[in-house]
Amino acid sequence: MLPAFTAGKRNHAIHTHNLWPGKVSSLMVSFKPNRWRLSREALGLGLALLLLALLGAFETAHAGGQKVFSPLRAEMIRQGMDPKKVDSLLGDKRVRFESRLMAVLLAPSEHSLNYGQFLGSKTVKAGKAFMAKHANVLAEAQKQSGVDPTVVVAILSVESRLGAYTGNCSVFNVLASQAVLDTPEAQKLLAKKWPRRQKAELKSPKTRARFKRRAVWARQEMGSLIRLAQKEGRSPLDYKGSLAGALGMAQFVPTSVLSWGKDADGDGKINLADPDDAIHSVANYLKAHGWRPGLGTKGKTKVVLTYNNSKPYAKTVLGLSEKLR
Ligand SMILES: [Ca+2]
Repeated sequence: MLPAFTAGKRNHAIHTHNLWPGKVSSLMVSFKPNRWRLSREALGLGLALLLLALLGAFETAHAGGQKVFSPLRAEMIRQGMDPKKVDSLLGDKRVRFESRLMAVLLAPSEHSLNYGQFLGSKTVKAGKAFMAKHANVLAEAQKQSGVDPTVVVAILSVESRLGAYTGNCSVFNVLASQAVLDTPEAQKLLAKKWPRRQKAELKSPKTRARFKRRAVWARQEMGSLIRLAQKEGRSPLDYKGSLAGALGMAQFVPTSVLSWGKDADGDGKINLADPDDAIHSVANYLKAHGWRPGLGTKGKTKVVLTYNNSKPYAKTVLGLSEKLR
């Protein structure tokens, strides 16, 4: 549903400290030979060793991850993860607080999503072509779940334009960033990228309460992401998805993948970038949330709202499904 955002310019502390050893050695060679040379070199060497020791201390501090993530570190250990594993994940140089992406995700936007675009002839045509191409899988999913294929395809269209926009964010980073939103450290970083005209909004009790809810949610999703990666034999740092941390054509968050995802093509993995797995997973989700053949509009709306709690969203999905008949 959200457009794919590419990661911004890296802003990692490690780049700054890489400069230091170079500076130390240029200091050491710039001394002209004189009678003080030996002692100066000794002083230079001592300084270099001191700096190296300090850098060593910095590396150790960094191994456990940046300060902003320390509440998350504690929570992951509380959830039963091995502290060594947590430190190696949070200390990975790819891991960072995504200030810019969080501002895009959370700052009030003047542009609301234009749902009308999903009811145009282009979307309907693409949906019908997809239905024809995947007719067998859709029929099998309907047999197992009782969910109308047009609704499954409508959801995949609105969520990701049938897989064209699945997101290019590090799911680990965007979930980790959301997981600490209720801390002053994260809010300070976020303030740097927050739209200037809405600075007051950032400090309002309503926003703070929203951040708190999101942080609680994201800490649970972090646990699910790590379990999912373990199950699939992948690194949790490898997953790409939306700004909010949703994956694949179906835009499932990790907990939904674990709970309702289906490996339909039998390759041992729930891959929501794969149409077979995505179709069966969406149908399975809708069935588990109350979809039954012959439901009226009110009943269908109620089920679709569990997928995305927005009335214009539900209306668009059901409207598109009618047009796909
Ligand atoms: Ca699969």
